[in-house]
Amino acid sequence: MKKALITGITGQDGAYLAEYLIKKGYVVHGIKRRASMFNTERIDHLYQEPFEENRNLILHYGDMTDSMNLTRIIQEVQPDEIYNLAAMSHVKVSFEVPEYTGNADGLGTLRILEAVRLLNMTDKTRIYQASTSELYGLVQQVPQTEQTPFYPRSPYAVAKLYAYWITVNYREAYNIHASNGILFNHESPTRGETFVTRKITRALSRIALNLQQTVYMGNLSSQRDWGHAKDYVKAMYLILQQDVPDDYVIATGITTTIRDFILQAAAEIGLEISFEGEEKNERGLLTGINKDVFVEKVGEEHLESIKLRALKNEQVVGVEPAYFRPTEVELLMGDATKAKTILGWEPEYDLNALIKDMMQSDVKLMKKDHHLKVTGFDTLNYFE
Ligand code: NAP
Ligand code: F7E
Repeated sequence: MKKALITGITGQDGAYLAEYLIKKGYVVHGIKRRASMFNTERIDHLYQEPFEENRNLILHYGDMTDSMNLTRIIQEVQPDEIYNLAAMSHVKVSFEVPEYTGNADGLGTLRILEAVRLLNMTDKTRIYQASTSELYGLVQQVPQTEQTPFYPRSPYAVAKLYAYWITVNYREAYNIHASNGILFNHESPTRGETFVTRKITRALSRIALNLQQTVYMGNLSSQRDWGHAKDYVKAMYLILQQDVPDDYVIATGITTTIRDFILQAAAEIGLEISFEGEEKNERGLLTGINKDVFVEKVGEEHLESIKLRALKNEQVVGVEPAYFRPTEVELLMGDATKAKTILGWEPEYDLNALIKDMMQSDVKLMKKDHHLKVTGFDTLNYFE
């Protein structure tokens, strides 16, 4: 049985990848951080009793800033493949914690590579590095390919630039099978709640259920190439199955503004929104309801209240400058021709299917909040 070690297993991608590899017959080891509250919600469904023999998911406490810990885990596990997904991954937050971001995201990658080298595991262990479209930042070319020059625009992206190049350098210097996946934005129902897509799908669901009046956003005009995390973890696996290590762009090739994502996500549950005003004064008003869609996707019992709000053209989207970034990445659009040709990678989800998946999941989740508000009972599994 092959053994994989996933750093960042408790994150969005780590959880999807763990599930994918377990289904392929791997024994998956994961590194999780000690936290004061449970932080394994995304992988709990994969976890068996801790003392059960032949279990296929094993967790280790660790941190990307702790070399000794990482080296010990790699020595104990002897993984065939390491997927280095752990990172302080929020671009806006990285402006507030730049040194920590550099340490965890940049030097953390060096610690993994150096551990494999020092433990003489370079012939045994393959390494996947979670690189990012944020490397292109102030884009020099549209669409972006593996040849497009980088121009990072945040402490996060600069840390990831170091991680990208140290991965290439260890490949060339020590013949390690180490590869970069340059992944464009990918989302899912388990995307962190403060990334823009999930913030929108959660807020629209709450607005539909009359749990929230307005959602405040940052730059509505930036454009992103969004795919589904389920498709993107398959690319990670494929990259490590190649005889020759290399770097690949993973993207859909389609780019959409934040504003259009809001409109499409709203339409998915029958809400019609119109934008007016500009920049800081831009507002999204609820101007209509598609009754049939709303009843099907949200429920008849919520129709009257939302109709009233639409009649009044209530404001549901506002702009809050606190969410703007000191330097913004305005436009990302990837060209994944190399991955499609060499890896045979093809995404199954387009943006519409991604939005459907996220909206359906968040409406269901927020109905639990609505039920709690109305009844006072925390019947968590009521809507399962
Ligand atoms: P995520 O949901 O934010 O997950 C990040 C993971 O890293 C979590 O498990 C987190 O643990 C862990 N982590 C953070 N700091 C750590 C540290 N110091 N030591 C150990 N673990 C640490 O991110 P994601 O969306 O799954 O992304 C996975 C990777 O791909 C990240 O490296 C990200 O930068 C990169 N990436 C993401 C995208 C995207 O669109 N999603 C695109 C390109 C690249 P906790 O659960 O304890 O916080
Ligand atoms: O922002 C704009 C924001 O935080 C997308 C990470 O996974 O993907 C992610 O980084 C865009 C930006 O993702 C809000 O200004 C507007 O232009 O969802 P995001 P990101 O910064 O693209 C890359 C590939 C990674 O590697 C990262 O790890 O949306 N935006 N209003 C907003 N963004 C947020 N978060 N919140 C807002 O209210």
